[in-house]
Amino acid sequence: MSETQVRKILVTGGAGFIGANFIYYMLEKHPDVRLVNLDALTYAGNLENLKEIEGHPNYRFVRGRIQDRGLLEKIIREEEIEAVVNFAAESHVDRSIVGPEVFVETNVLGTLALLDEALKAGVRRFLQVSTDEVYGSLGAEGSFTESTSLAPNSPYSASKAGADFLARAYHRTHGFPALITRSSNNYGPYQFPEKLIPLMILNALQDKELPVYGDGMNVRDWIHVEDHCSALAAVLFRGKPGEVYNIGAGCEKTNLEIVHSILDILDKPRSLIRFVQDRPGHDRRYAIDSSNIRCHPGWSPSWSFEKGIVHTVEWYLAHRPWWERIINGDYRKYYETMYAGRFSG
Ligand code: NAD
Ligand code: TDX
Repeated sequence: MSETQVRKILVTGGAGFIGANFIYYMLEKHPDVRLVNLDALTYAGNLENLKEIEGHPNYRFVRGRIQDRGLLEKIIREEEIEAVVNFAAESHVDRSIVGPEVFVETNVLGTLALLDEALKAGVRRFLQVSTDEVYGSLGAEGSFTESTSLAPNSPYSASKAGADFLARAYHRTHGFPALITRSSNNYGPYQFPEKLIPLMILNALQDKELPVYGDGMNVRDWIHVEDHCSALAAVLFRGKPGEVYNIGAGCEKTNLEIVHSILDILDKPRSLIRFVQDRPGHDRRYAIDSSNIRCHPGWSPSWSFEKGIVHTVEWYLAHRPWWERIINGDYRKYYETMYAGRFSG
């Protein structure tokens, strides 16, 4: 199958969880690419995540926001950027409920600025990294396909859907080579501990209560971050502009199943579980039909959940200084504010 020859790639949000994993993946599997990482270093961005490639000849970091059009223009021109992979986003649903503005600023207006500057410069590939949450919530049966209507339920997913629509519109209006991926829930190394899996691992390690929202029976479809990265590379090099690709590993679990497996791996008691006040507008179930990407451009996941979750728990055990710096910083205040009401509610 023919590959699009893009070698000079602007990665945005590369100091976050998936972006950092993608940079490692690309430098290892595609040694001929040059990556420029533009990241604002918000609370979720962490240069520690990229320590292992400091000074790498094919990698450059630039601190800045994707809304900064002057900076985008300069980077794209200076580096002769051929492709953009847009990870930069506000990514946490609970934060979007209490402070939605920044989600629109970054996820919608930031993506618009990137699309505009990439269009002006004649960039040959633009990969918008989106999420299955734009489809809304499922009942007990069925799964999201690429033709499922968008029905976002949180300010976060509404802002991601806005970005998806802009990418689609730039393809339709300008013939701009935008591609959209919609992945299910990721887990793995470097995930910020506001998200379910790392939060539960770290609380369990500290013998703190594990706050499970509602009845714990909400279902998410889990994919190891490395499998998401290999899917993104497949779409970047071999996907068809204007297309949407769902990415999923066919691994549905209730939140309670996830929490039980973490407690079992760590040999901690289930009595640590505490059912707390539910998330407003909490989507009940996500499930991804990824047959499109599996057929063309051709991709399949390598990680089983059983192997991936053990590996992830081991990663957090082996990287105590990484997460201690986080939980002893601003995160402490975030956790107290976000969870105080839930535990008492
Ligand atoms: P993350 O919150 O860990 O990282 C986001 C990164 O973007 C951070 O490094 C942050 O500093 C940077 N950033 C934020 N605002 C910026 C701005 N204005 N300009 C430049 N950089 C900025 O997020 P993640 O979990 O790695 O998710 C990455 C992308 O993948 C997001 O677009 C998210 O919507 C999407 N996604 C995530 C998941 C998941 O399960 N985590 C699943 C599907 C899709
Ligand atoms: O403390 C918690 N307790 C709990 O029960 C947290 C943080 C979460 N949950 C539940 C809510 C969800 O049903 O766990 C599930 C997963 O929650 P999150 O980790 O916050 O993920 P989710 O809301 O599903 O969104 C994630 O997947 C899609 C990412 O945060 C998004 O960026 C991505 O687009």
